[in-house]
Amino acid sequence: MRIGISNKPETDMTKRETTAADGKNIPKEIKKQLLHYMKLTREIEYRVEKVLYRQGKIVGGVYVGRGQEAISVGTGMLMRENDVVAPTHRDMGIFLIRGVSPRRIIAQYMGRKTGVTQGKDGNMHMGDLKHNIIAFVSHLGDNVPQAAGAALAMKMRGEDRVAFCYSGEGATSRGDWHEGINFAAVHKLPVVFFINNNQYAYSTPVSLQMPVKNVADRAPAYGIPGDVIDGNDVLAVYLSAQRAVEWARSGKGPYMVEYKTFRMTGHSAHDDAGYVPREVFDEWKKKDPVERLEHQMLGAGEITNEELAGMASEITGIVDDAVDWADKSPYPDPEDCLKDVYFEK
Ligand SMILES: Cc1ncc(C[n+]2csc(CCOP(=O)(O)OP(=O)(O)O)c2C)c(N)n1
Repeated sequence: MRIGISNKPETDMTKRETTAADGKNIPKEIKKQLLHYMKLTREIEYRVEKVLYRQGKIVGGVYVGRGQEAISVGTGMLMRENDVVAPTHRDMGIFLIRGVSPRRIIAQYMGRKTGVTQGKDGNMHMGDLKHNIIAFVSHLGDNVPQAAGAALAMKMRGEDRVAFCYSGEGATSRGDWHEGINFAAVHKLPVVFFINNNQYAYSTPVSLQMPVKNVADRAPAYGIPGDVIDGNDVLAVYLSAQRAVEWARSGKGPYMVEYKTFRMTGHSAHDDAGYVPREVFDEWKKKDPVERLEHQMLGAGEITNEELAGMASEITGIVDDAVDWADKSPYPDPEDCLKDVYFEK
């Protein structure tokens, strides 16, 4: 006997294609900001992964989002100041957009007292509640119920706020991920779930991670919309995030968007990604999100080569200053190691 599944959704859950052509209407100033944040992200991560790590100046691991900068930047630009965000270890753009300074970020990686966690943790496991950023919990999937919880509080208080939640496709195999999404969907909470599907979870390819083609294919099973978008096209990312955030902000409940992308490096700085065929990197290199936006803007006369050169040198200056400042910063005092770890009245 076949058991029928009612797939008559209450909401419109059609998969949408957003193309660069749709991006034409995005104002030039927004595109410049998108480019700025993607380039700043890339430069900070380059310095951390390829320079400071190799100089032995980094305390702990280094996880970067090279090649997938468009996702945190394109979605993060939609955040309002009072929105809450639960990023992952590949979402540097979120920190920059939220206003965490490159100085504090580099100091974080270098384990200094002036870093975001004041030297208590290294790398991207950082949060700053002054900026409404929930620190990433190492256990994959855990930030999903956290974001759902934040969204529940917002709804109960009648606040006009949205929670932004990020995960990789690997995290979607965890029970916590499903529980968090189900809870948010049942209670129609104001939360957007942005998934970076970068094809590998450490060395596990997506084909061994899930039996369905898209993470977002699962969204209708929770009764929420799910879109699949080119994550290397920042304009498509921006427009899709706009749709998702408007949906959540207007009280319709959660929205999921899956961004197809690729991690153009190893899982972390110690990993040479030898398990990824060379041709795959070559293929994705052609879709580089930063170069893509530069070409689009140059082609549309929205930016000049001189402006691009100016932006590049400004960014180099920002990161030089951040590295210099962090390098001169002190290490934490041992007696402060338990300070701010537990809640104190
Ligand atoms: C519950 C759990 N299992 C395993 C790990 C070890 N681990 C850290 S990152 C990672 C891969 C993550 O893949 P994905 O969620 O796709 O994110 P990506 O790193 O590709 O952005 C693994 C297996 C972990 N942190 N938590």
